[in-house]
Amino acid sequence: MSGYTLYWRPGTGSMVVDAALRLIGVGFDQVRVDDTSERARAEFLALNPAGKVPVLACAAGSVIAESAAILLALDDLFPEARLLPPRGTPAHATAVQWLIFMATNIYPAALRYYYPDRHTAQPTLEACEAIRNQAGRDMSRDFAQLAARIKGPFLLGQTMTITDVYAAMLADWHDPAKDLPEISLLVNAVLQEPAVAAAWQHHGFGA
Ligand SMILES: N[C@@H](CCC(=O)N[C@@H](CS)C(=O)NCC(=O)O)C(=O)O
Repeated sequence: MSGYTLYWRPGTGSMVVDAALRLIGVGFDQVRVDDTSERARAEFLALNPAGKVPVLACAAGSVIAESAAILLALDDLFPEARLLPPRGTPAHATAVQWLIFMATNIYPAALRYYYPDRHTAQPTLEACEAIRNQAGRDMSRDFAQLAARIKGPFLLGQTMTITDVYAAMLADWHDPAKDLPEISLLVNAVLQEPAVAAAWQHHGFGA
């Protein structure tokens, strides 16, 4: 047993944590969270009351949920892996800014897009379609803001950070994002990194 356990499910935001662990090169166990039995559900809810993946359990005892929080914690634990630029630099601030921007804007919009019924008290067809359409527009607006800041091929220029992998993951959920040349270039560039390509494939992205 390794020191880390990633709770994951294909096609979900656990992809970027999988990629981060592979980039770091630390061994980790994986628990696929798709057992819907009451017992399995209760066990997972004890780890993350929100019932969502990704969750990372560390042998030292901490259990971390929220994709961006997990990535920041991994960067703290393994600064030499350079998931993010060195702390205290302008590049670090920029990478964290856009990571949080995506986690708090684009990721929730993707959830509204794919699960509109969860975002209204009256999930009629019309209400769901309206939520979906607006979520699609929100994602397109937010990706355009991000694209305008990409130096190319990565956000910060020639050096990939985990923020780039996060952007590629979200772009895979929103086809119009891939029509933006900066995003398309970024996705291609992150997939040149074998660790990212392995996590991408393992999670069934790009299908
Ligand atoms: N804010 C969370 C969102 C996590 C999330 O919504 N995960 C989805 C998969 S992409 C999930 O596990 N959903 C299960 C559910 O809602 O029951 C994060 O950044 O980690």
